[in-house]
Amino acid sequence: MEKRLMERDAVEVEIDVDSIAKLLESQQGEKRPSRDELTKQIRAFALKAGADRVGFALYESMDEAPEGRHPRDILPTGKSMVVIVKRYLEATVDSAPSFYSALQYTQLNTYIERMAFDISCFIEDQGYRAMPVPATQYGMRVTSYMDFVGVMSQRHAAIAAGLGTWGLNDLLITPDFGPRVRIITILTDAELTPSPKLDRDPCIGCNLCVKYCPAHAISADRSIGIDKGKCMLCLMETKRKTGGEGTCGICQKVCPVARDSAHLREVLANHVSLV
Ligand code: B12
Ligand code: SF4
Ligand code: SF4
Repeated sequence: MEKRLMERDAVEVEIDVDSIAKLLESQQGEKRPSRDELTKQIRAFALKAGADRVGFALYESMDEAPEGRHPRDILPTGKSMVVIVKRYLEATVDSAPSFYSALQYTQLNTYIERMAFDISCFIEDQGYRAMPVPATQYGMRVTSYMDFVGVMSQRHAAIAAGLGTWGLNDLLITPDFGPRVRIITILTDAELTPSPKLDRDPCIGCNLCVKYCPAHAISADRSIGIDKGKCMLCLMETKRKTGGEGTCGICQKVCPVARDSAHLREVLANHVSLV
């Protein structure tokens, strides 16, 4: 079979260039919308698809990324990023660390990746290319698991797209949901209108995340960031205890920047431990 195919490939045939050109032309589609109009359409589609907040940023905003971790390394022809945040459910975060909060980690990753796929199809339907960046570790291209670097930083992308700032807990802190969000980015060759950067820092520097991190992985000194190895060990320990995916999430749970901090008011008033 293989031999026959090879023989056929070698046959000299005349290629119908005109038909191919016609077909390619027909694939160019209708007149494309303006940059602002397309940005508006993608936002509307994403919100309908389930996004809680949507932001846009240009590739250049990631120019300081380490080698191999730039959006260009994933979609070389791309120009813009569509960044989506999806919130965790308050009750589930408040139960962390638990089997249910671990389950939500898996559910949310599946959910945002499905959403990113749908949004990418929508962008393709408008005549452009699109490619989602994997939500989490299984997308890591690392030589050693302990490198802890994803294919591209979702948090840097979200900050560039005006969706929040770096919290002391090393997470994206959004004004509306605090760190209780997961992020997904879609890369596209469409030129989109970037969103303005957030002009204030929602992290109030209360140090609750430092105090309650069970691994003592978070430093009160912002310039230090977190000890990823310590955090990872804690995630593995939580996996063993809860029987779910390896998540801890206490730095999300104790942060008072949330849509509903009622539980925090209650615990603080009653001098009860947060975890
Ligand atoms: C690896 C990883 C981990 C590692 C390391 C965490 C970490 N802080 O980096 C471990 C396993 C410990 C971990 C734990 C958790 N994770 Co995690 N994790 C990731 C993953 C897959 C990659 C993160 C990464 O690349 N880090 C490396 C880089 C960015 O950090 P860095 O080494 O400090 O980088 C330096 C340089 O490399 C450089 N740099 C790197 N990229 C860029 C880009 C630009 C433009 C610039 C200027 C610089 C730059 O800047 C840094 C400072 O110099 C992301 C998904 C993703 N693809 O982004 C999720 C992600 C960060 N995790 C997430 C979450 C929620 C968690 C946990 C709560 C666990 C859980 N329940 O899910 C904990 C929280 C720990 C914490 N407080 O940070 C969410 C965060 C959501 C949010 N609100 O911010 C993400 C974004 C997943 C998602 N899709 O939503 N995680
Ligand atoms: S996930 Fe848990 S161990 Fe890791 S930094 Fe947050 S609180 Fe600490
Ligand atoms: S707990 Fe306090 S210090 Fe930590 S990230 Fe949230 S607001 Fe910032």
